[in-house]
Amino acid sequence: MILYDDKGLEIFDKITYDKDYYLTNAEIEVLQNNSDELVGKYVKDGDVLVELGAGAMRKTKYILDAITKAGRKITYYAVDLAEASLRQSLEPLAATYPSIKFVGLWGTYHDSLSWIQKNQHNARKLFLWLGSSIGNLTRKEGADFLLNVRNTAMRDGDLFLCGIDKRNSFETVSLAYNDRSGLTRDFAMNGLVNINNIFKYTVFDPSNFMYVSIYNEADGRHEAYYESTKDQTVEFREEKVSVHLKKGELINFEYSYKYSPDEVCELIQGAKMSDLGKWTESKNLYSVHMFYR
Ligand code: AVI
Repeated sequence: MILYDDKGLEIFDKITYDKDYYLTNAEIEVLQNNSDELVGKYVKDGDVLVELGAGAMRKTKYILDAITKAGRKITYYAVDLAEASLRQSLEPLAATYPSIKFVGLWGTYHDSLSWIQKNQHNARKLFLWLGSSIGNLTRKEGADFLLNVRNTAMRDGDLFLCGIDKRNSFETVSLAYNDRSGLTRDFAMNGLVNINNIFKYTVFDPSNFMYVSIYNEADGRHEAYYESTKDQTVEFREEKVSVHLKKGELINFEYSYKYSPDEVCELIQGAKMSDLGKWTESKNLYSVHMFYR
């Protein structure tokens, strides 16, 4: 994915601390306030937790704290594509949380789910998919993804915890993706630099593009684009492909879907799962949902 090279991950990490990008702080508030209840109700000794796209595990900390407080003995699998950040995040945890066994699964979701299915078939599992990662898939892709996890790696009774952003006001969403510090713009523009790194020559001259953020309220999705600031030709030399762009032409590079309560219901139905309820934070901007098979 062009956005998440090392530099992109570094900028994205800064975005998650930014006040205008409310999603991460909202999710942290939910987990900070509700992890004791979540663990009390849904985590038993011997359970297996599987976090998809674990990253820096900043949010998971609250669940791990609650597990330790409740004295539960579990195994925690962190799935991530970035080996270095997986090692870096996992290494210090064993000493902090002695009742939890930590295992890193470095690889794609697909490979990790097959591995879990083979090696942890009989354990009761709780999957974690936080950070509104579902938002970067279309609604159909999101439901299909959950259905695939359900079919390949879950047994009846297994749980799925999912962080989902709400259809918030136009102003709130627009500011989140066009923050006052310009972090999201830098994150987006780094994607063009990364394309040049991948192709090992200049495909896109970033100075000929600008970042455009549009919240499409009707469809409940934020749309991120590169706008060509002049008539230009972009060349993929080795592929012998030239693309002519007109001034003002838009190239979409990201969608961030937001969910109404009805859309969450459709998601659960599409995934053939059931709903166990949700937790929300004080501003009612973001929810963490518990589904089960
Ligand atoms: C990772 N993902 C959920 C973020 C989002 O909100 O769509 C990525 C992001 N793009 C711009 N800001 C954050």
